[in-house]
Amino acid sequence: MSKTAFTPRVFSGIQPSGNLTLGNYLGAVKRFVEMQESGIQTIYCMVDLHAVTVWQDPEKLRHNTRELAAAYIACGLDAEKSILFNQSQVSGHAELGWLFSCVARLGWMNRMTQFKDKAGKNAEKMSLGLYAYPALMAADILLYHTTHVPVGEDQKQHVELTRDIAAKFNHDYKTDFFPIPEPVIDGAGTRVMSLRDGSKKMSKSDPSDNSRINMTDDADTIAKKIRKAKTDPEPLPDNLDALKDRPEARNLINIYAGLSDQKPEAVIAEVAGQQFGQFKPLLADLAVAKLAPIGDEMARLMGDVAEIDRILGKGADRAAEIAEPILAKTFDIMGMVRSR
Ligand code: AQP
Repeated sequence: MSKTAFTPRVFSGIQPSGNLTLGNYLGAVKRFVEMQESGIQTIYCMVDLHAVTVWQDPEKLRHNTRELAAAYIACGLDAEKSILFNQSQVSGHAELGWLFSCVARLGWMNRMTQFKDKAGKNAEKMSLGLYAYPALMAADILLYHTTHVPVGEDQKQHVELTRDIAAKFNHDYKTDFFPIPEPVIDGAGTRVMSLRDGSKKMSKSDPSDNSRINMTDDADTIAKKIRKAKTDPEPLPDNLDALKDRPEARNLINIYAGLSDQKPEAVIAEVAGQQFGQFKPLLADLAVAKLAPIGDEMARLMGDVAEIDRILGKGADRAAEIAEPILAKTFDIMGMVRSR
């Protein structure tokens, strides 16, 4: 453990890889907004350098980066209260990412389940960047001396690797320079599952559009996707334990809980005994009420791309101001000569 007391600071990011989902909203953005209001400094990034670890069409990447910024703002992030920017505008991410790829061990990287999930049987054909992704993510976090990282359950292993990298750097260079950041994973929406398969997480890149709710879906599409969501013929029970082997049903309860800011226990008590024919319309109404206004606001914000770019530029300047001295000190600690 680092002995230095670090000022609490929050950092997190999302890839602008299109189709921002309900999973990204409940697992990440909604919680980014809650932390923004907690009084701690909050820094939120569109991690475009991560997105290009798999092929991105340049025009679409530009569009998706701006659309993700619009989503952040439409969900309640405020560019005055939080620092909002896209990663590639602050070069320190790439620089510290390289340094950390020299700290991380191959054995650690080989244990990363996200690479295995994403690469599948095609690992040989994947980019080196996809494999090295967790070292860059560690840099994203530690470049700001971040202490708290709100993420969904799927990113827990990467935050743990970040902790290992910080600890190894501190140990090897006999310093306390980097904090050991904490993952913040709480609430009902930290692992939203696919609407078509309760054993798979909801994901932007799932080939089936019906597997997810996109933040840009209109009210009819949201309601239709919930109506078609995979379920089972049993009515809803009165306790969560009884949903142990019913992952699709459990997922819909969790989504309801996340959207209504309740605990899943409270939701199940409320809907016990209902058939899905009753419960799904309730969930659809709730989802439309919460998500459709966000989609509308995103569309409005996308009408003024120059304003979004201005916000990202200003955010990048503020982020660089924090990052630059931390990166410079890292170079010093490692013995790099800096003579200009
Ligand atoms: N299904 C999910 N439930 C809860 N949280 C989720 N997150 C992602 N999916 C879920 C959280 O969203 C944040 C941003 O994720 P990301 O874009 O960096 O990458 P990812 O985790 O790989 O998300 P996707 O949607 O699956 O994207 P693609 O398909 O592009 O890889 C993270 O905090 C993540 O935990």
